[in-house]
Amino acid sequence: MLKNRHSADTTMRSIICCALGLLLLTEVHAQSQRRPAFTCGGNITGDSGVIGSQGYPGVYPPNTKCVWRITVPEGKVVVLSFRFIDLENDNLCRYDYVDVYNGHASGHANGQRLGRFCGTFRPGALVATGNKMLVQMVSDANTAGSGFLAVYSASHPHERGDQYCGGRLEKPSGSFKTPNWPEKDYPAGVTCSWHIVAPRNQVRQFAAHGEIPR
Ligand SMILES: [Ca+2]
Repeated sequence: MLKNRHSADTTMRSIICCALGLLLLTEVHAQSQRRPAFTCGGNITGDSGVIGSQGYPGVYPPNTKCVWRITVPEGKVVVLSFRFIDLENDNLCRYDYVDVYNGHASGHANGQRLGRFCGTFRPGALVATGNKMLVQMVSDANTAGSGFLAVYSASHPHERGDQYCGGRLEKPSGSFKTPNWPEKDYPAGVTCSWHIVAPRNQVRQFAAHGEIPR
């Protein structure tokens, strides 16, 4: 009798176990179905999220122009961090590129471009001065890569400084500075990378002045 009950218990446990396993499998399958597909641009609102090139991590399609308009809550600033970038490489990013703009205006006339990126150069965090940022990716007919994956988040202006940092510098000469220079200390926890490109057959000359406090 005892033995039988034990056996019944075991059978019951097996059934429950099997049912749970099936449920889990169904859930995993449903989640994989629900995983957001990366589309060509869009209007994005919220406190934080992820944007990626069309079809990421697959190879992005040729001859496309995708625009993401990011808006975080009023009073906050947008911070964008590239986690991965793999676009056709070119010294001047002439073929495939990702442009990041402060605000929702783009183009030479109206937009304030925070940087243009291609290849596998991953810039530091890009910080807008307000709650809007525009990301535009352009591809040409040939040669492509996996594209990009970037995380955006809303931050208080004083937490990250009120300026962006980093980017690609293509002019024959010019200067750049750390966030808040020279009025205040640079903000903590910010990584800034500048990619300086000199015209072919010319050397890059770099002079820095200032101090690294502490
Ligand atoms: Ca290309």
